[in-house]
Amino acid sequence: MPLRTYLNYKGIPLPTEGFSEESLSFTENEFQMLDDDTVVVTYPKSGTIWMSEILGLIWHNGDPAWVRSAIVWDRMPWIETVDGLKIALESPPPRLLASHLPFQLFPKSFLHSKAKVIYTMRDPRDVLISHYHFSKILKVLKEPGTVAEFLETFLKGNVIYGSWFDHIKGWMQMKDKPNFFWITYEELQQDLRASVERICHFLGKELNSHQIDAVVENASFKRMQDNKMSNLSTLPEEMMDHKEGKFMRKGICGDWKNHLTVAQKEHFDRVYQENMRGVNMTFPWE
Ligand code: PPS
Repeated sequence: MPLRTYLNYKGIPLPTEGFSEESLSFTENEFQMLDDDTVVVTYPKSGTIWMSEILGLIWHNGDPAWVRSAIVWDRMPWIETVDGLKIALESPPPRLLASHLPFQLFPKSFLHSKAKVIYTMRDPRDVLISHYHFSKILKVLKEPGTVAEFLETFLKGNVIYGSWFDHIKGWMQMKDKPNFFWITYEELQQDLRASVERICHFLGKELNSHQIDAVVENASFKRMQDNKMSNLSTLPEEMMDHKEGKFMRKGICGDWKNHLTVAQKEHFDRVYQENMRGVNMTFPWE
């Protein structure tokens, strides 16, 4: 049975299982980002696997064979995990990589490279609810308690990868750089086709209309729900309680409305306003 305990790497809580201070330090200080690397970066539960699927499909011109035959963390290794780092180091360029790291712990070499980062954000209230449910089934995460309790844990940043606010503010320092692209889960939901076109444009990858259709179709919630290489159903029972819930849970915007009381929403909004003061950007959930 995995332990539901966290290590603390430079103030950021991470599961003890699958992570080590040594490999986190290597990723931060020694990992070499290559100019032709593309990295999917997110705060957890913001659409990481969705974006990974989209990129995997774009990479192969809409052909789903690869995303249906290779498990997502082999296709796009998580550079901060012990196993993911090893796979990333062995992968031939051009590499597709993934990370949840906050900006300050991301490989330093990124700042001197042309590696591309695609940063996906999501309404933090939906992130909270998605994380809450995921904490009940993924056995390396601490038990969330009640929604009210988890709301406080989340707002204080006492969750894996730390504070949502710090993650956003850290990465938004990059927002005007040519090798940085940001998009929201809400935009993907609203118009996946237009989002795929924008991503292709950023990557300098030209797909024809049929290929874009194929990306959109194969990255739908339904298709991904049925793709065992992406839906986490292959995780062993000792890691994930498949009877209690699914990784591909609802895949909608605004599910927080089914979980937070009016008072909890107002409390969330107050903390949001305090933390996002000075961020001169507008997001679809505001
Ligand atoms: S993780 O564990 O941090 O990697 O999770 P992450 O992939 O970032 O986010 C999981 C949520 O993304 C939803 N999801 C999707 N929504 C819409 N369409 C597609 N294709 C899709 N794929 C994944 C997934 O259902 C999780 O959200 P919730 O709200 O829990 O359903």
